[in-house]
Amino acid sequence: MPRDYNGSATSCLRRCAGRVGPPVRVMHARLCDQEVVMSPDHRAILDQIRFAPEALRQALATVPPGAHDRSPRPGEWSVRETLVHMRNSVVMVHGLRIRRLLYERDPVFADYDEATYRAEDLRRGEPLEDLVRMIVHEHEQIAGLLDGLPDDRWARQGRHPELGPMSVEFLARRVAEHSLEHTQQIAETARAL
Ligand code: NI
Repeated sequence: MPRDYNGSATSCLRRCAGRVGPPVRVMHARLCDQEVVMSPDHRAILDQIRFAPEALRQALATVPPGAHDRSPRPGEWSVRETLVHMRNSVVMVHGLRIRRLLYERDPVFADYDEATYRAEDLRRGEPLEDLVRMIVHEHEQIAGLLDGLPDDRWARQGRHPELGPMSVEFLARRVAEHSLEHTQQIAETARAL
């Protein structure tokens, strides 16, 4: 049976979604009657994405109560602003592009006006818990999409008009790196408040 995300493997992946860790591989293999081989590199990226929400929660726990809207220094982002940026990046850039790469051939990615989206969202005053919930959920969703994805699918590429080619692997790595960068930023902000 060819492993293609347009075919039966999709429903298999869906049935496995939400489970974490090694049982996914076992369940996936049993349902599809086929072992999915992921390289250690891809497995490591997946593990980093899965760990990101917990790291974020730990960093947020160090923010003094009521200080989420305070800028640590002139011109620097508050915790809220960092969370808005994280949410928008993982949902509207990384998550969207990874999904398009799984469903489409050679997609062209739209540009993303980060500063405008961030400013608009800050004006809306979303509850902090909603921002965190969306970030956590999107990381879980992306991990679910990538778990069991055969190595050749990680090489699928789309193209950004200015930034050039982007593969599933590149974007997945960016999910993990970007989350870590801004989680560290939140931890540093909390220390400076
Ligand atoms: Ni960023």
